[in-house]
Amino acid sequence: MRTDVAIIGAGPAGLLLAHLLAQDGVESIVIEARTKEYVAARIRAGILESSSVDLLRSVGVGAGVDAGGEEHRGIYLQWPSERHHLDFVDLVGRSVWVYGQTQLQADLVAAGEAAGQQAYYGTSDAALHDLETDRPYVTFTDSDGAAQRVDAAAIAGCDGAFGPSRAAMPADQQESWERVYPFSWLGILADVAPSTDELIYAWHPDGFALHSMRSATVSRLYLQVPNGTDVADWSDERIWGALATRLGHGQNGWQLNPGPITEKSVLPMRSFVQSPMRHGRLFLAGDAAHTVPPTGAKGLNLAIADVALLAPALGALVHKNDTAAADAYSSTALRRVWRCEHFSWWMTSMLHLSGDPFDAQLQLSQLRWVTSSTAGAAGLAENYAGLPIGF
Ligand code: RFL
Ligand code: PHB
Repeated sequence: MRTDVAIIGAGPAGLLLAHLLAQDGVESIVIEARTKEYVAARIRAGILESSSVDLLRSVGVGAGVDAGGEEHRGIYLQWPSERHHLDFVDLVGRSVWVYGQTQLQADLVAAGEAAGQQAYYGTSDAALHDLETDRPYVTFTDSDGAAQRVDAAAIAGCDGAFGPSRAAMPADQQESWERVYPFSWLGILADVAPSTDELIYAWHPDGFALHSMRSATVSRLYLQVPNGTDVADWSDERIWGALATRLGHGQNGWQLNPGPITEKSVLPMRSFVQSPMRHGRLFLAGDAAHTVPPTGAKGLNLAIADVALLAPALGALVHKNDTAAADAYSSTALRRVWRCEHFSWWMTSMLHLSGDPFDAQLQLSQLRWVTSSTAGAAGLAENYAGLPIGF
């Protein structure tokens, strides 16, 4: 097969890139290892920045967010006996949207199907070739076991942290940075109305907790747990008990309503950046190039921001052989990536129990400052609600 851009990975980065390219008259073929059903069922991020929502709307895939998303003005930050609301709209004039990655994924699949986007699901053995030429290609085995080859003008590596694209970058021309955290998140999805109107980020001596949501009837909550935690050790009762304590059930009349848990999983926390995000005709986007811990809700938004930059760069490369934007892609994208890396690390460091009592006092001091100083609150708000795409 021959196309303009071979896209490896049908997560939000890969599917949104295919959509943006198609709008610009650039053809692509998407190659995904998992089945369509598996990809559709994955439960991941839940918050969209306003610039992500603006972009989705401007390219015709915002109807789902408008119909099923919930606009939030800000978040609550709390520690024992104190809860403070940060109003991002008042502070920086921007809001965020609660809209599950699962829903966004479904919107992007539907848009691709309506547009006749070529996509292969359930593939194996994807491998990248001839990246240093202007005729790179991808080989893979399709779901029927047949060997396939896609020749393209460029390859977009949108295959997450463990895909073949990052691995295809030559180690001697790359730099990477990593931080592994000494804790994980135990996440649950529950069929119960959220006990809060906006997200609650809670510092607690037992560890961090987060009350998020997916809809008026589905709550998403997280607990800081030690690395290596086995979900089997956390009964539903133990989970709701820990959430009640850490989120402050009973304080100032606030109640946490428990309900049936429909999903439980443990997520390790990591920061990672690979640079540059390009080698020859291979361009990395989203988790293929970087990972953030989820505390700042940045992973999905960064993937969207990457492909918003990459699509016009590939369009100019493929249609006009104009390399300027493609050459600038990595350094432009990495500016925003490092801003989000810092913010995610900072939120993580401010809210998670490290076990060191000095750290705990610094965290509480930081929380008091962020919730009582307009300058402190505006800094958090500007980063959380998201800097403009292209920052
Ligand atoms: P994705 O969504 O991981 O998509 C990559 C796609 O590439 C496919 N793939 C391959 N395809 C072909 N051949 C191969 N050899 C392949 N290897 C992999 C994968 O199957 C997949 O479909 O990356 P993308 O598009 O860059 O999007 C990024 C976001 O998905 C990610 O940043 C966030 O979901 C991160 N994240 C979370 N972020 C938050 O802000 N809040 C969260 O609560 C949150 N929860 C999560 C998360 C990431 C998780 N992962 C990656 C382990 C929970 C999980 C479990
Ligand atoms: C989520 O709803 O899954 C979520 C929300 C905010 C975060 C992380 C995860 O910071």
